[in-house]
Amino acid sequence: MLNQQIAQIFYRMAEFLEVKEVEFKPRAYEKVARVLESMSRDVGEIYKEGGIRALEEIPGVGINIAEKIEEFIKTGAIKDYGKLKKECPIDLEALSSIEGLGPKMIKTLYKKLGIKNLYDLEKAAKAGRIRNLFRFGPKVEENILKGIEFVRRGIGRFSLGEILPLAREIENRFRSFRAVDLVVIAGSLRRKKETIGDLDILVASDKPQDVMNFFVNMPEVERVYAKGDTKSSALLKIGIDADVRVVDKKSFGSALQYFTGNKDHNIALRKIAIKNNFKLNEYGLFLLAGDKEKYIAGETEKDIYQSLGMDYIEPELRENAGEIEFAMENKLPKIIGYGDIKGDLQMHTTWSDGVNTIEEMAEQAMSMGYEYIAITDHSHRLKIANGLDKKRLLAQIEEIDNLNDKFAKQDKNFIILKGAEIDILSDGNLDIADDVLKRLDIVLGSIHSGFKMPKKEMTERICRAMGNPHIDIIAHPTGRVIQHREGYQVDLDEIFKVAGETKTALEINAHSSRLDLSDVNIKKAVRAGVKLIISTDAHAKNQLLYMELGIAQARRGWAGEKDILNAQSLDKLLESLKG
Ligand code: DGT
Ligand code: CA
Ligand code: CA
Ligand code: ZN
Repeated sequence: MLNQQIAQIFYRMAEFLEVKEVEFKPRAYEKVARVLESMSRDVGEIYKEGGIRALEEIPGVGINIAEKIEEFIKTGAIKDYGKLKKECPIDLEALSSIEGLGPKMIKTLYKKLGIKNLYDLEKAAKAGRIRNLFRFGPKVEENILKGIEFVRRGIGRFSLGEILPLAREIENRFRSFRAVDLVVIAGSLRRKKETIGDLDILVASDKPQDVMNFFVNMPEVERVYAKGDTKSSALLKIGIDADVRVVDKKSFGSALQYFTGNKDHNIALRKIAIKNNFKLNEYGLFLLAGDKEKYIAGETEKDIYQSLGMDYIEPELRENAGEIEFAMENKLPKIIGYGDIKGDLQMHTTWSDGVNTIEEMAEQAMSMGYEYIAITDHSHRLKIANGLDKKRLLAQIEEIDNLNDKFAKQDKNFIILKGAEIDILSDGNLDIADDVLKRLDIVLGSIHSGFKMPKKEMTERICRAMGNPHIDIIAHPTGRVIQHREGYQVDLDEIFKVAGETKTALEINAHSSRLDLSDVNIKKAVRAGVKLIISTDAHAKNQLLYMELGIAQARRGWAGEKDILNAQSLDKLLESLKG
């Protein structure tokens, strides 16, 4: 948590310094930010153990930056950042959220056209004033307009991966308080939607005032908007709002159902209730008889769904996307469980751009109860990621063989599969020859360049790669980055069809910034009978924990254990792969 927060500030500081035209410093902050993001140890912990000296041991960190990290650990803020932000006339945060707009371009836009914020930017783009700038052009202008629209849609929302750890901390804090009987964070967070608008915290207690006093004094709370007996709301330090509602135990299930939503699901349920002479609200399910009403259910959600004549519906499915009809006919599929995954099939190590060794990744995976992992470092085309060429790939295969021997001698029931994440070139060919791919257990193909290709070409490019007998999986199939970049143009129906024909699996990339395939696309893929894997794309061992986010998306996409190859034992997995 701390690492990510500080990294974000350092990225911002680098941008401000860049715009201020300070030399060297921006690169230094950026570099440290990248290190912090991928470090597996928490800087707070490092500091606690070894003080500022230990911070200086982190690559790229000098005394100056170490002091800033210390300042953040102690005070939760960095004064210099606030100063830079105040001094800068430009709303950098908003402008740099537009895909393709870097600090250099933002500086030009300010100098030449006086653009300070998204509003100025949109106005200038619509008036066609950006295309005439040196190094811009009509294509850039068009992309800026698209980018603005994309960012507008996500404004004020937070990614699930960013919020989940904080939400759990808050939940545990409530749970530890004596006046709290039950607590669940409901809303979109419980449905595990990829982005979260605000937190809806539900508490059962017979001392609501104590609970509210406890809430408004939490260290996470920045500002209280309203404080009442049963409902309070506040802004949290991280920037997200939180609503807290306290109810009786007798109504906890109905309140949980109501505040989990989504709204359309609730409305559809209420219609069914009315049709059956019931009343359904956050206080319970009541049978209407004349002018009287009788409490039927409310303590648990299960009681409510059952009393309405349907099966229990998992929160991840509650989007009014057919789940109610299926539940009425006892036809809901059994979706994959959070404990069903047996191994992770995409990760990077120190061989390319990861921060942990193969053995460290394996140890972490074993501690998570996995039976296997695949090491899938980048291929050499991806130079910025220190990708592997043929020679290094063969050397890596040898290291993995040795590790597997060692594990076997130690009776560890665990296998490291030899793999790679191979770049799909713009013509659909791969940047590693077939005779090397043949020696790998598992090969992922992915797009890391040429995102702006027209739909037809992009689809052909990926289909061509799926035609290669060694490509087992297409990784992050649409290339989207949550709240930052829309995926590339691709005909997914065609991809699903060819995936089926070529026995290629598609990835649900569990990395918190990707979640690609998305929930909606997973649902389509499952319906098309496409095999899927869920993998984390971890670049550090603690990122293997992103698996939960990928499973959540798979559940939202109605995927069952049978649809997910790495929910199978090793034998079955290898059988299902192409080679
Ligand atoms: P978010 O916060 O935008 O990520 O999405 P939610 O789903 O958490 O929505 P939120 O926080 O506005 O409301 C929490 C839940 O409360 C929502 O999922 C369903 C329920 N709810 C809110 N407004 C209404 C409404 O007008 N009618 C009904 N039936 N339920 C509502
Ligand atoms: Ca919410
Ligand atoms: Ca809310
Ligand atoms: Zn990488």
